Amino acid sequence: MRRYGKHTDEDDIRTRPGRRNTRPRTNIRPKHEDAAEGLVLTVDRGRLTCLVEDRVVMAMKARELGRKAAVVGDRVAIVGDLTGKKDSLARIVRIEERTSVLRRTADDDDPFERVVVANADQLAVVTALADPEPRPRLIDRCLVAAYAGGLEPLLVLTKSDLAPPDKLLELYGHLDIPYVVTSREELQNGTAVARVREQLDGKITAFVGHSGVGKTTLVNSLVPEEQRRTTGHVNAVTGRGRHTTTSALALPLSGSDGWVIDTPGLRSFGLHHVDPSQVIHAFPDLEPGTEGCPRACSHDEPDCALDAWVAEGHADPARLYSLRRLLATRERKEGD
Ligand SMILES: Nc1nc2c(ncn2[C@@H]2O[C@H](COP(=O)(O)OP(=O)(O)OP(=O)(O)O)[C@@H](O)[C@H]2O)c(=O)[nH]1
Ligand SMILES: [Mg+2]
Ligand SMILES: [Zn+2]
Repeated sequence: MRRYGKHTDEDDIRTRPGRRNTRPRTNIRPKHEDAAEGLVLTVDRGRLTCLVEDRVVMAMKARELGRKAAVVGDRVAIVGDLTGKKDSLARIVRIEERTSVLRRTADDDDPFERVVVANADQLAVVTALADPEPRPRLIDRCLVAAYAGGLEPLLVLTKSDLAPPDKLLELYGHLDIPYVVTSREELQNGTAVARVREQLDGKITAFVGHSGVGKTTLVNSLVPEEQRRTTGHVNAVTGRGRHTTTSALALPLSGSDGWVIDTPGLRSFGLHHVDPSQVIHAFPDLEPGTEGCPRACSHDEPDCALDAWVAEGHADPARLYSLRRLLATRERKEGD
């Protein structure tokens, strides 16, 4: 599995320079030196499904973790019954350092941060071209969270059988962000699957977006049935008989060391945790225009150079409008 073995005992026993090996090794090694490495696949009411070597192991967190919570994508140190047999329960004793963290808050004024996934390389922002109507606001917010959390963005525009992608591509197509367009037919005949796979191989990709945009449909066509069986997909049937995903789930991509992570639909994507000065990074088409800005410009003030720059035709005014709206809601601390 990728990236395993990165946090070896060597990392943990490093002491002050020049003092190495001056103390008996056993005193400075972590308590659970025999712990196995696990990958959190899904979390359900305190029960964590982890992959340990090639076994699916149920675990709960050990008391010593305190308030730290492991999330999908976390690499963990795990001890106890690792057989993966029915009713066995192992313990997670350590959460390894994360390489990326996708965070969100319920609203911009909600200080309570939720970690959606850990260690993902890529954030696939899934938007339906119709049913539900695309909402660029959520795309922009997801892009902000991706840059803030250390994930590369990917745009996935679904349901092109229902509406053309032209309008969205006008806004996002020329950015330096890869995108793929999919339709029901292309998912069924495999052409869309191949196109999406090109963007996923070798990476850990988290799929996010509004409820009903087709995240699970896409993930299911990427991951064949027998791979999915092991973890048991957590879907709830809603009032209207629709299946909606209720918890995040990591699935391996066959023939690649990549993973896909399906997540529950988002209603909003609060950015309380993101410093407003970072928001501009999610607008790479506008960023060059900030060169003429006063120092520490908020890009939402009268002296901001972006107005003149956009008026000169360097970027789409709709994008500047989006940036300003996002900055304004961050300031007024409104939800989306
Ligand atoms: N027409 C059309 N419908 C699609 C397409 N992809 C998915 N759907 C339908 O859209 C509905 C919602 O799909 P899901 O995959 O459950 O959506 P989701 O994003 O996982 O939704 P949540 O789990 O609630 O977040 C289902 O009825 C799918 O059959 C597509 O390309 N075209
Ligand atoms: Mg779903
Ligand atoms: Zn500015």
